[in-house]
Amino acid sequence: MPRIDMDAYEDDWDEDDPSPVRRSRELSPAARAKIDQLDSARVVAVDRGRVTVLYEGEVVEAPLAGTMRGTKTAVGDHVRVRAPRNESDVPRIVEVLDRDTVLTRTGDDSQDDERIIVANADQVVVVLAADHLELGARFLDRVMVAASVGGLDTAICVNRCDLIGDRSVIDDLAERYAPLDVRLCVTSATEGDGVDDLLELLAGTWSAFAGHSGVGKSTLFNLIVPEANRDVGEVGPRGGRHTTTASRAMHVDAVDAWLVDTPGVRSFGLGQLGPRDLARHFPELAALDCPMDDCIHDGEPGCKIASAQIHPERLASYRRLLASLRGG
Ligand SMILES: Nc1nc2c(ncn2[C@@H]2O[C@H](COP(=O)(O)OP(=O)(O)OP(=O)(O)O)[C@@H](O)[C@H]2O)c(=O)[nH]1
Ligand SMILES: [Mg+2]
Ligand SMILES: [Zn+2]
Repeated sequence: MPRIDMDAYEDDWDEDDPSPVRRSRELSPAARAKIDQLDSARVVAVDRGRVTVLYEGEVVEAPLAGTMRGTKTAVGDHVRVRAPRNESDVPRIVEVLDRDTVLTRTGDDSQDDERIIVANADQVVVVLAADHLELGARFLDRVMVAASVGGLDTAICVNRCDLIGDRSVIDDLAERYAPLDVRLCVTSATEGDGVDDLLELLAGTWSAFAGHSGVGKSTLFNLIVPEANRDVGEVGPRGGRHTTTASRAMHVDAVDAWLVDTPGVRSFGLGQLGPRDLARHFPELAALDCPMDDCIHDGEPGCKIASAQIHPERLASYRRLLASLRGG
């Protein structure tokens, strides 16, 4: 259901009308038609409750109207806005439209505190540090599950490639994900390597970066959106310092794309998902024809897991996630 500011349309309600429509606070066709005529805008930044939208070609702040306060809106949301009433007024968000796709995470696998990373994006680009690839791949497998749940694609950007002498680790990773149609590019943000490949991967899309702190998301962002001027951080002995604190979408003029720089995350929880739902978001397992419809491929009689075309590391990932979602 779209989230709507009802108070803005109270004048459409007949106070004496006891109809169930009124009680369930659904919109009358007249009120609905009125909202449908309003301008639409797209949320490009959310920073501690301050919402910025792209409205009539300009990036402007747009507070949530009236009873919309408390509504969750995220970068990428399509919203309807009430136009400014005078020169000093600002557009106000009166409705957050239903999302086509949504990437969410929870604090950890046992929580269900869903946080929206991006709405209505075509793909999430998981940025991995070449010098910590195995750790990155575990994170990537989690994001791939969340992206599959939310209906968006996943792509990979292996950054910091100047820091490794032997590139075979990247080749191995590419081989692991190629059968899953996950596109991959290799960059060094500090050397400026691979930027064209990253641009090609973004071309014409709405994409969001995701990754641990310190992998170089904002450094890459500044390279491809020079006016962005995002702060970039130091990497300490225990990784990044969580330099970026709020998400921001900007247009990538070179390839007519939109890209969202996001804060680095420590953990990418999948608490919104039950253990029984996990296999369906591993394409290699979803393809299996096990005798039980909801087989979780964990020792059930007749399970076809042995015939699965799955990389051993991906299977290990599945088993780790399954155990974690079961509270193990
Ligand atoms: N050697 C090397 N250093 C890089 C590269 N990309 C980024 N860095 C450095 O890594 C540090 C962290 O970069 P950021 O761009 O702030 O990382 P981030 O992913 O945005 O981190 P958060 O905002 O904390 O999530 C900075 O000191 C960058 O200069 C790279 O390709 N090679
Ligand atoms: Mg950053
Ligand atoms: Zn099975």
